[in-house]
Amino acid sequence: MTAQVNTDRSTGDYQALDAAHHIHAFLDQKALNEEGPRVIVRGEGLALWDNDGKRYLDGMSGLWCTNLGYGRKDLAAAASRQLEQLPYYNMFFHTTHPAVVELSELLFSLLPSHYSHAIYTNSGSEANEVLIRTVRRYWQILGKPQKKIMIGRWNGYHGSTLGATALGGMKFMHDMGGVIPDVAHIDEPYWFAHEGDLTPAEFGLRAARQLEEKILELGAENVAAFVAEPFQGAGGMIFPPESYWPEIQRICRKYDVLLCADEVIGGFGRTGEWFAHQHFGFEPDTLSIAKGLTSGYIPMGGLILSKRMAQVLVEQGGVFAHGLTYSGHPVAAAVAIANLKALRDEGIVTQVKQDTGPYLQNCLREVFGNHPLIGEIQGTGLVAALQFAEDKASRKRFANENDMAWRCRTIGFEEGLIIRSTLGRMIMAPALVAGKADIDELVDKTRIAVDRTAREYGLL
Ligand code: PXG
Repeated sequence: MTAQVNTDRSTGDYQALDAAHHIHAFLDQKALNEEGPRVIVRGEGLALWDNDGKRYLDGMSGLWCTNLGYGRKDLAAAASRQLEQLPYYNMFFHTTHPAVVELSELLFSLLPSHYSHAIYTNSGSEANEVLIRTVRRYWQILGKPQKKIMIGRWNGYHGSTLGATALGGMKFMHDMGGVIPDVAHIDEPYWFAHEGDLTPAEFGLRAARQLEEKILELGAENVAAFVAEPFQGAGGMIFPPESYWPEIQRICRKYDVLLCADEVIGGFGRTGEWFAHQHFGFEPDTLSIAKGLTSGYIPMGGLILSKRMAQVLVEQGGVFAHGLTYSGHPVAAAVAIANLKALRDEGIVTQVKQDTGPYLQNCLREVFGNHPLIGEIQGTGLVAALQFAEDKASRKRFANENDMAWRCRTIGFEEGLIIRSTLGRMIMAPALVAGKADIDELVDKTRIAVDRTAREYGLL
């Protein structure tokens, strides 16, 4: 008999048991217990259903990860086949297995040719933990052990484990014991929020030059790497001006500082390119990956290394005292292979670039370009943010933008739409398989939610 998770209890039962035993992520657990979480039981394409049969359009791909949408039988079959053939083996005892070998072959056929090696993990946080150790090890091998400071950005997000929290720039996470030595931060390139009157191009250069100032302050001989998301995801889907990344790259090269891109959200087609750094036109030394690698069907992440770094680690490094029980897990690798083949062979990434991405971006600009609540629309491919603002021309923001955005998100749920709010921004990142009808529904329901919010605040 096949054992299955029961879905026959009442919502109240699920909520009571959940409250009794489970601590959720990034929430006031006491408040959640009083409210009761939504109980999601099923997904298909972009749609989710809760235990009471209510349907939601998932405008966030789960948590930026279900790039292929829900309900893919091919991914389920790949997992099932691998579970039967070889459910587990490790990478410690001088072994490998076909699933991880095939995954690497496929991954490096999709990546730009200057990358050659991967260290596999189970999540994005772990990818960034591995990043910190790998970067420090790299400089150690090259005889520069003092080069160990990692520079991240305020409001950046790199995960929830200790090193990843410290590398990120979420102050409230730092304040809860989330700091380690030898990490520094510079500001994020958030043009709309800057108080001067620089053009985006001027502001992008100024924001990038903070990196140069920070390197000079710390001493280039002490700085190992600069780590950043190509566009900030959890921090509010903030797109840097075009001038930003080329200048960051120039500075990293000038001071021999490694350039590390966190592609956990941007990777695997989100922007219409396979990786977000390709959209922005720069060449990182490392890429942290997770989420879209398996479309979230099973946990897997990794750190991708350039040939230059991999050569040092492999040829000169000897033993790297590092490893995870589940590195390159065969079932995760099998799912990743099925996922990447689908993204490639069904032309999904190309479709995002040429068709559905521009369609979403145009629809948003048509609907919200002159909306009294919206000051800026950012995005490319199937990721976008709407910035709430009191006055678009002067970039004056609402004092209570946070509450407004949270309210808009709550109305979204009432309307059967899942979008996210961060500070004064509404964020969407639908599955990459979204067709035009899905995008119409997404934009339409977002308009209803934003209009209802505007009405409640007396702005429409
Ligand atoms: N890097 C980036 C850029 C991320 O967005 C991580 C690393 C960590 O990955 P794991 O797999 O360890 O969670 C992430 C995760 C949000 C939100 O509110 C985003 C993430 C996680 C939780 C919430 O947008 N991204």
